[in-house]
Amino acid sequence: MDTTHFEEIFEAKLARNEMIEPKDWMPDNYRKHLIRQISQHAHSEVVGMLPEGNWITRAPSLRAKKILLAKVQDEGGHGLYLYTAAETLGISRDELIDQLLTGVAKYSSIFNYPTLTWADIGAIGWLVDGAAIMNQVMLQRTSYGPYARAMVRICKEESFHQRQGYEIMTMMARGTPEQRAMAQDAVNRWWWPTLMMFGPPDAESPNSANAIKWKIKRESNDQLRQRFVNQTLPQGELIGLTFPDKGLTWNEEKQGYDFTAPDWAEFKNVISGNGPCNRERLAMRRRAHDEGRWVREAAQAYAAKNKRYQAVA
Ligand code: BYC
Repeated sequence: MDTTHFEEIFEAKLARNEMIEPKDWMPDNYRKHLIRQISQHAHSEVVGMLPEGNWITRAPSLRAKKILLAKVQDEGGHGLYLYTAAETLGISRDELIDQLLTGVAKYSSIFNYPTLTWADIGAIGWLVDGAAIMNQVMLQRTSYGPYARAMVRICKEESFHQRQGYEIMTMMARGTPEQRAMAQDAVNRWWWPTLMMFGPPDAESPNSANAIKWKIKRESNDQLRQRFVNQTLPQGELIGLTFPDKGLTWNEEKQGYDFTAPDWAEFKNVISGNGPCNRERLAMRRRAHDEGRWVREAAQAYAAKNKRYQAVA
């Protein structure tokens, strides 16, 4: 079939910054690109619940426990909005989950690192959620309507998460020498993996050209990484925590900090399934999926029964 006419309409919509909606015609590669990115994002949310969920029972106060519980629940909700957005592209939830559980689909590299102390919960909120927001603010203007709308709500919730983490780090940095050392150790361990979250350098990012052309990504991996460093350094200074990079210096000309690149060999290793916790995370997700089977079946049976009643009434 000659699709030239449809392609012109699609390109014209992008040029006018109008959203592409599920029933609109779209190139196959645009659809595939979105399914890959949105599902990777959804998987990251649900796998991201694991390292933090690990600390719910050990939170140091009832207040901290309630906040962490709410945060982890939010992340489950983010996964739900994102899986639903991906489904509008014509792929089923079962297929998406299957891709995660069989190791075919990626999820964010960051969740393959362990959470060793309570300060790690602070570092995740401050640095990891901080990096996530930096990336996700631009996604509120991504070209695919359901993804953009999901991101609006996600960003609102993520900003609470970032503040929750910064509050923990502030309290620990102002606490006893042991608490302060714990906070500093967490920053030292999370700094480099956080920089990797933005993806490989632009010159080595195979998906970026199409993502920018189709307005899926509005800014590049390197631009966002730079903005994150610029924003985070003063926040660390304010609470007296330092970053494990001797190359961090203010560059007057670019009005930003110079910084050392993370270890990209480590990044490749982690996204190939060989990070410190990859196997543990996937095993946990598979177990949760199996143990939740009866809940899914009960919910489906309940929905089917309700439908029958509605049909009779
Ligand atoms: N981890 O061409 P590139 C969160 C893969 S936050 C794993 O630059 P793209 C949360 C990439 O998939 C995290 N894989 O790709 C926070 C590609 O492989 P494939 C989730 C990565 O898509 C707190 C290859 O490397 N956020 O959820 O243009 C608590 C080449 O990369 C990573 C999102 O997913 C990585 N860090 O750019 C709870 C945001 N980086 O697929 C939860 C949406 C790259 O070709 N996603 N890869 O086999 C994006 O903005 C983009 O997909 C990325 C990568 C910036 C991540």
